[in-house]
Amino acid sequence: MQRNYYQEQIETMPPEQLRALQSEKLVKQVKHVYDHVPYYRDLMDQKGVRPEDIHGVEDLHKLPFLTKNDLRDTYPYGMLAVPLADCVRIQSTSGTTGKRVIAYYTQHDIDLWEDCCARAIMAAGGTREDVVQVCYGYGLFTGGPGLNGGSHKVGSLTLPMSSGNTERQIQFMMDLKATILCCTPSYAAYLGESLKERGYKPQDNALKAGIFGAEPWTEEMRRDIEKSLGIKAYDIYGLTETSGPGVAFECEEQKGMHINEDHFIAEIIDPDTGEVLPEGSRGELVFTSLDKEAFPLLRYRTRDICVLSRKKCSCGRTHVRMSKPMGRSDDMMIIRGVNVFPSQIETVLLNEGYAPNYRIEVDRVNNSDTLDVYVELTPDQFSDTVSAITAKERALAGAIKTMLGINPVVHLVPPKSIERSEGKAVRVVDKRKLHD
Ligand code: DLL
Repeated sequence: MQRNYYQEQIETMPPEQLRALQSEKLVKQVKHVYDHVPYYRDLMDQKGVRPEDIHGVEDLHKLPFLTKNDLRDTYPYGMLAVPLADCVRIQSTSGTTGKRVIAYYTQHDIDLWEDCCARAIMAAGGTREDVVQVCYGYGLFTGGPGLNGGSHKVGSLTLPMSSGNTERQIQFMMDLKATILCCTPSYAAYLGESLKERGYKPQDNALKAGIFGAEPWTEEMRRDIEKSLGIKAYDIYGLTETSGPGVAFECEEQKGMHINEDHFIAEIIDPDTGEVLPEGSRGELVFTSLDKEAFPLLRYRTRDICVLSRKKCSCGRTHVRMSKPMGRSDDMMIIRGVNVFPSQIETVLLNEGYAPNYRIEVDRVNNSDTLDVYVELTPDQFSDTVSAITAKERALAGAIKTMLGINPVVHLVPPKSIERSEGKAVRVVDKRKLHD
């Protein structure tokens, strides 16, 4: 089998050697942070831990955690670990709630970030022969700049499309024969739908692979996108706080995403107690960046819930794999006492033959939680009689009840009545939060 590594020696490094490398980098990084970030120095002092106490990965648990609140409290420059003059770029989160998080980069930081994205592109089969269409947003969002830089490193022809303008995306995709598509999975689904509407079949485009991430998506959604675009769809994960996309990526095995462990140490903790959990446990993902100069976060709590696996991967990569995050711990809704992730509802919808265009509304009426699921019909499904549609609503509500244990009200709505997203899809409206 052809092996698609960007940095083979590192990506396939024996696990003991990888751990020794992490330990060596961690000792240096802790000292760098302690010496240059007063905020984190205070946290370490309060916990009674000093850089000399950290001899390697086995001592990581002694360090304090960082959370998004710490980053908000230190906005904008409180986490900077190098002189501002050494920084060449900032990126930022979308900041829908509270203050934005600003991440800063030296040229070295950007270089390593782009290496990570290049690893992801090559793992998806990318080469210098490819035409990579990047329709993640450019600008403050990390998606566009990250994949753009990775594509350059691979030597592919890069189409810096940014998000939106679907007409132009399709024109460039077809005219320039794009072979790899990079965007959010919800936008990939929309592009598939738009191509079909214009009379294109999956085999009419030159695409072979897609690199999709930035939001949770299910295996069912993957199959749907693969079918509509005629491609193999790969997952990619990352967050602004740790640089952006490329912290982890899928290989051809597609059994979890390899975390770039030469740059990041991953831990899984119990989100309630902070206790480090053994391999294979489900919990909150925590990252320590080992090489970042400007914005080196130690033990940063992502709020993403997943499982790590050290099982050997047949792709030859040795780096630990993370499962698809089901969503952030703060995406989880508690409805009538039951924990519900939007991705569970998505799984049911796609399994029942609906398109991935839906909206979930949660509210509280007379002190009781309500769950309404709006699901768009395709034009074919919409031609049914009213009684047939009512029967389908009941059947779908039953399937969701089986999955979640609570009864939703399902509304099947006309084609195109649910807004499409060009970036991260907003699927949930929790009106309870609006009343609070
Ligand atoms: O979304 C970075 C990114 C860009 C990743 C392009 C992949 C592709 P943020 O805007 O800071 O950064 O959002 C980070 O998005 O903590 C997860 O909750 C979620 N997320 C990112 N990738 C995935 C994925 C970018 N593959 C937050 N699956 C993270 C599920 C994801 N959730």
